[in-house]
Amino acid sequence: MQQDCIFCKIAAKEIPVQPIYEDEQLIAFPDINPAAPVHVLIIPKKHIASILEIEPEDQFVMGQMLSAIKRIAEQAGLADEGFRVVMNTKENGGQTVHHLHCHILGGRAMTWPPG
Ligand code: IU
Repeated sequence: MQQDCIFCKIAAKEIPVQPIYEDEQLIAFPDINPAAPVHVLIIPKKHIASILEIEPEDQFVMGQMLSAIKRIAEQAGLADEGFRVVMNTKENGGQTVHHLHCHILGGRAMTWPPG
């Protein structure tokens, strides 16, 4: 756990959220500032600052994250129409919380390219 990391505090239950999915390694919860009708964040409980800090021992949990995204999207009713998964990374990617997270966005048509 990294001091002053808000997502570490969510993972440690120091900040309460309504979990949409949880297992030993991952937790998913609604984004506080939704950008779509469905906007869920999924994070590893371990502090990994971004994609750039993924280590070889994190490969399993990153695979589990993709499987969890599939389940969350299906349970949220997004499988028919589709959805978008986003991992913003560092400044140019628009990352504001420096604890790796996937955005799962759905419930409306997304545009491309992103802003
Ligand atoms: P970003 O990819 O780092 O820009 O996304 C961070 C997201 O975390 C953003 O969509 C925020 O609304 C969201 N968030 C949150 O859900 N709860 C919080 O306490 C904080 C940020 I701080």
